[in-house]
Amino acid sequence: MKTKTILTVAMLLACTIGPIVITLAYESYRTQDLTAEILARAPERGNFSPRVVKVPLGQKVKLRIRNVDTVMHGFAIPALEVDAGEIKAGHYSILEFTPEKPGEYDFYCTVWCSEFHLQMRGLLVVSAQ
Ligand SMILES: [Cu+2]
Repeated sequence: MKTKTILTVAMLLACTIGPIVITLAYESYRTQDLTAEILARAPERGNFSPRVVKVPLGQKVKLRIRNVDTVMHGFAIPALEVDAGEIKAGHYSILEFTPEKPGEYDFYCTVWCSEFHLQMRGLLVVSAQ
């Protein structure tokens, strides 16, 4: 009887905590080589987050733009010729590039997403770190 109780508790813990631990470990594995992740929402729902992203000069940058909104968004850094195109709601896009000049570069949404669309922007800061 006591062994069954211990086994039941162990199985219950494995079934509840196990998936959480596996999900966190997988997410950590998936994001290990990302320079940054930028969440995209229309300005009235939070805008890009973070709005300022610092990246190293002369090194490969890997950005994941994640649309966590209910409408389509876009992402571009025109001065660096980086463009993710359209990103559907709930989807993400991975961008890889190597910034060769230090400076501050505007990034913004390229899809008309709300009446505040023009405010959906941020800054990529490239500097020797
Ligand atoms: Cu937009």
